[in-house]
Amino acid sequence: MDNSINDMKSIKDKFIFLFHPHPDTEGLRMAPLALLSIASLIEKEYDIRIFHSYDQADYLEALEQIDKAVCVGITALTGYQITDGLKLAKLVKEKNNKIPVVWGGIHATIEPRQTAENPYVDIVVKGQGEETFAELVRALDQKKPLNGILGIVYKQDGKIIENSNRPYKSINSFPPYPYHLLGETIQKYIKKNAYAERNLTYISSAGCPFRCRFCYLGNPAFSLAYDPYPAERVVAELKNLADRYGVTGVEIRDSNFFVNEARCREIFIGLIEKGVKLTLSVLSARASQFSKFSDDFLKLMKQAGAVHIEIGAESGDQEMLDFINKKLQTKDIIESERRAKQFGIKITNLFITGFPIKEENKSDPEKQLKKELYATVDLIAKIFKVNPIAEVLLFFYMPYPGAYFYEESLKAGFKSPQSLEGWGSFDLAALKTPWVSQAHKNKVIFLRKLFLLKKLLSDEYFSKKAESNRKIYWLEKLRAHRALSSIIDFRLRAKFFNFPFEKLLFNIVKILK
Ligand code: B12
Ligand code: SF4
Repeated sequence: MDNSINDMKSIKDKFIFLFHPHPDTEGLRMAPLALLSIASLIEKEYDIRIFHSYDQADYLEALEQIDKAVCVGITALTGYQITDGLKLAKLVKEKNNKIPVVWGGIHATIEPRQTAENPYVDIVVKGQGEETFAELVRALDQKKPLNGILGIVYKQDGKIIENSNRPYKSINSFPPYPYHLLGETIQKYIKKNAYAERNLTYISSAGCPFRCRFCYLGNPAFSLAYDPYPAERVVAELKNLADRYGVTGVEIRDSNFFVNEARCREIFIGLIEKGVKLTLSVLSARASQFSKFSDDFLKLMKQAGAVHIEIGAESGDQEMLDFINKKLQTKDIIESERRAKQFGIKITNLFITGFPIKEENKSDPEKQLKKELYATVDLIAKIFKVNPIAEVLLFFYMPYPGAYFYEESLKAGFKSPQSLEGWGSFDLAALKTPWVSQAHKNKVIFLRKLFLLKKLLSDEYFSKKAESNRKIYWLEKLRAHRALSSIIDFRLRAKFFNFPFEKLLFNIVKILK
């Protein structure tokens, strides 16, 4: 069924209303892969309508016909998406209290009962949604009982009933993401990024074989065995995106793209042989693996269109990397930067500070925080030596439910929300871990600015800007950027974070932006 969602008049007698809440700002609109996946097994049986929260006029119009809906399905990650999803659920219930609201996604999988307790949610889908949702929709449509459907939690006569989990089924047994269900709105999901004009999101695998303690995929209770699409399937699906939608880039958002090097090699060769011209970005890599890729492999990767990878570097402190079970050596992070630069591939290095305090440091948390942060600062300084325009991002650790460290964080005094609504209004970016001091937080906020400045003041970046900006032209002639850059080097070396020069430095950032 090739639906145009603007064509509401033609809504069938029965339809499925799927809703993708705001993850954040308009800039982060991404193809609603979870909703496309759960629609993939029933798209021939039902009229599927997928709405993004940004397209308010469209979903409000469909709400006028909500009486015809078999059910409403909502997806959400932990955080603001929940609040936005609940707003829609409330609107549905106000229009017609009998339309079942089905809630799924990672948060619902980790906290199924708490999610089902919400008054606007009728049924929660735990884990994979394809088969569960298909069975559920048919049962709701035919008014059949829900007790035999694996993988759901639902309300019945005021009680919450939890059915057994559905065993995992390989993603290879499901059809490709049915992007065509987005109709003309697919154009809104095709976005410009730094590498290509027309990018779409794609995922080529599920799960991750690693066991990092801060990631829910690292928890054996939730993690999946690594389950990739074979290379031929990936090549064929990417070719289809290029041919059918004129896409010129894909952001491949696998949890861990490079796990199987042979598969990646086949994907790259396949794209080259089939003449598929796409930039490949956001490829998630582990530095321990990336740093060891051969010249031949990196050349092939580049030739196939790979321009950008993301590395969870996490920390410059080897002890901390071991504590979080990252299975990574700090030297691999530097080596990855060097190799990527050599082959013209950009890396986004993601660091985290403020992990839970180790047992032996509990009496002096500041000691651990300082040690890990300063080691990270030293490592980042080395990354800048290798590549003056390197991209480094430093985040605070936030305990997400499902991860091993989440339980540790609760024991250490982290107060988690106790309801679905609470998780929605919980500010994930605000620092809520009680072991991180305000002084540490201030240092990190200042450091983020310094890292940005360091990149902007590099010869590479500054000279380019000077060509088109007269103010910068003169600063460049005076070599002012180098002087300022040395001040930052000094700060990073000496860990001197009292900042008399702060104002001047930040004003320069403004000029450069
Ligand atoms: C794309 C993505 C994003 C996108 C937005 C995604 C979105 N839904 O809007 C952006 C970049 C905005 C994003 C942001 C963040 N993300 Co993110 N993201 C992903 C990513 C890479 C892919 C998600 C995806 O589409 N998967 C593919 C689909 C098919 O799988 P799925 O979502 O699991 O869906 C299946 C089931 O869950 C179920 N299902 C899902 N929804 C529904 C709905 C219904 C009705 C039903 C029946 C079933 C169902 O069926 C689906 C098919 O089996 C994952 C990692 C990954 N590769 O999975 C991380 C991931 C989901 N993100 C994560 C995190 C931590 C974040 C951030 C908090 C990061 C940060 N510090 O800012 C923010 C949070 C933003 C927010 N809460 O609003 C974590 C988990 C978070 C959590 N507990 O929810 C993940 C798992 C990464 C990781 N390993 O840590 N993310
Ligand atoms: S952080 Fe990355 S490597 Fe570690 S378990 Fe999660 S997805 Fe896998």
